[in-house]
Amino acid sequence: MAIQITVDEELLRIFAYLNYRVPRTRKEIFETLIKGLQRLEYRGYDSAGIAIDEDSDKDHKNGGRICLFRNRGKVKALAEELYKQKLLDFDTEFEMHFAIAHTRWATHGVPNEMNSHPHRSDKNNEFVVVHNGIITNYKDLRTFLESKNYEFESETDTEVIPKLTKYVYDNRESEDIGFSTLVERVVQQLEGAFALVFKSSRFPGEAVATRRGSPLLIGVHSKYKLATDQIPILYRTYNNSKSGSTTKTQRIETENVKCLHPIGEEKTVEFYLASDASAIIEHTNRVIFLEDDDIAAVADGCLSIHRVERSVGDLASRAIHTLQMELHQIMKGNFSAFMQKEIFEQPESVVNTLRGRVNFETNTVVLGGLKDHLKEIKRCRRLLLIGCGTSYHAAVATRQVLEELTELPVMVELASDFLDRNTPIFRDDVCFFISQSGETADTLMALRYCKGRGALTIGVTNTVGSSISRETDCGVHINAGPEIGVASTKAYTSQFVSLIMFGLLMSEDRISMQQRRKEIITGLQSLPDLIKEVLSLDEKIQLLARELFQHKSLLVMGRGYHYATCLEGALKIKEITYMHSEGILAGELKHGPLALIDKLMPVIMVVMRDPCYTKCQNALQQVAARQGRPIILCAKNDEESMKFAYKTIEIPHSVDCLQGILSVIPLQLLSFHLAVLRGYDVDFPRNLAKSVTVE
Ligand code: G6Q
Repeated sequence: MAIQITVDEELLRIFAYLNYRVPRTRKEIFETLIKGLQRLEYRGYDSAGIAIDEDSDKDHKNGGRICLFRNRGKVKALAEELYKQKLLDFDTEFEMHFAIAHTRWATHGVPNEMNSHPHRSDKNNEFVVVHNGIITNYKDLRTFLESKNYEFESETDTEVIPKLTKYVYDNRESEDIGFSTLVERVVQQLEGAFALVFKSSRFPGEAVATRRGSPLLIGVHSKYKLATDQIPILYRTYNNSKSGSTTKTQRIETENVKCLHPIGEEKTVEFYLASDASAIIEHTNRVIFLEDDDIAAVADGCLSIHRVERSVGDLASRAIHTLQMELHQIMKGNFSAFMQKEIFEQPESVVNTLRGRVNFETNTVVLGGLKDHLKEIKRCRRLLLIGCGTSYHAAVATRQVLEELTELPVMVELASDFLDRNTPIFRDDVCFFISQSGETADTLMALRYCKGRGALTIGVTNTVGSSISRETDCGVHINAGPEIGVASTKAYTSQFVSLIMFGLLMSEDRISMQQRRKEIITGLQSLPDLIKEVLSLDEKIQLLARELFQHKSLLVMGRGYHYATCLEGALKIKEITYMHSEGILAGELKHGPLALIDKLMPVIMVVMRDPCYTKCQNALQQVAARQGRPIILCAKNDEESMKFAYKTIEIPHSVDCLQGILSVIPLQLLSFHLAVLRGYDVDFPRNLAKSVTVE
């Protein structure tokens, strides 16, 4: 019978918690796990699960049994399940305990209990694993394990991991194999992208985690000072020595294993492992970003990091970073949704993007992340801006001004199409990878494609330690603060501003550009106040939403600097209101879209006082002539345009190439209000996830 395998796409979110000599009741452990998962919920999920210890025998002499709780549905459903179970006593206290948890967003195959994680090796839960990613050779592994009489209970690729772990353990050469060594052996058999956390009743109180192509962080908290700020990496070497008839591979364990632990007799410490810093920040701001093929192990309250081979240039240690993100930045504040909070944060987030980079007195721009590569960048022959979704729109929005300021050809590319075409890339190309999450698979694959062809790669991301930020040669952090709402808003305007700053930097020594640069820099300085002014239109836009929310479609038209505004506005509308919406280049109107226009079709037209004003006027008249009833987004007191308008939204004037930062905001607000009126979950729109880390 053919088994329908549900390949668990890379949309798991991992959270794990280990307390060592810090007494915690089972109830406190549950609460920590649930809250950790809830911090990750913005990434989209449809099932959740945890694995904890069943007993609290402090020494775990009999290898404490592991309990699994798994539930389809929201994290809330899992919490209800945990609190109503009678099996385990909430007041049981654990001096030492390790728990793993996860949320899953299935991309195919129904979400159900058996497909949820953690997955297990056997009925006794000897080995349990949570996995973020895709095991591409799962079929061979599953066939092999079934030939060894392993019985699978799920349709996922993930389940091969705990079962392979048990197989390797049961067939180990030496009795005293370590947990991290065991995992290392298992991971060497896996192909694909993953982040993994292992728990086992064979290794009570121990945690092992590893990653390849999927983010994983470790937070550390102790009331004592930590022994070091750098965790040495323990490279293992193998000695193949002939003994008797077989070749023995003997592992040379690194002498006096150095690890991270608190100084002080009691060595009390807590570790938090997660896919994303937002699940850790309320417990500690001291985090380690694991790199691909790191194997992190916690035993007896000590964290060590192991790697199999040391290649030239490999670092000797992993730094403990101090996260700047504050918890309040994660919380919604007094807004009804993260998205709404983030729309209203834009006056501040734009300031944060500019902070320390634009000198408004000397009209100079410094982008510290690029300084080591500036000479090479200035020698390039072409710029490519690559991204997906909203990040791609930020590229479209700044293409024209980058062409103007750099006088270079500027290509803007949707990462997936760029890869489909096998686009020619040259060593003198400079390629930008724009990504809020820094984990989008298509964009990451495009980065690797360009890097492999010798281009210089620049990351424009919002997430410290993300794969794109680490794998690009250099980059600009947009400093927009954590963006939780799935629909990207403040990241768009901060990406926009970051790319503008790059254009200003590139034209710093062009005499002919100084006037234009000064105009733009002055425009940047006044942006925050102008954004506040646009935000004050919120009520008016809410009224407009009341007129529109029952429609099935909503067209958005514009051109020049506002073509991106239309694409972005239409994306916001479709992704959170589920209405059909389309961004249309006004210049294309008579090539087809005009056929859509009649008095029933809602259409928004962006008409700004910029080089395209007359052409936009022309489009506006064409729409009006077909009984269209355009809602126009225009400059203040633009009587000429208002003559043809059904409704008008007047916004303040900025420099032409910056105006798109203002014109997108009414569309962000409109999409928010439409979604609320239609009764949808603004922050977690159906079928979508915040970070699409599958191709
Ligand atoms: C837009 C969505 C989505 C997002 C892309 C790219 O509102 O959030 O289109 O922009 O998935 O995500 P990254 O910017 O994280 O690469």
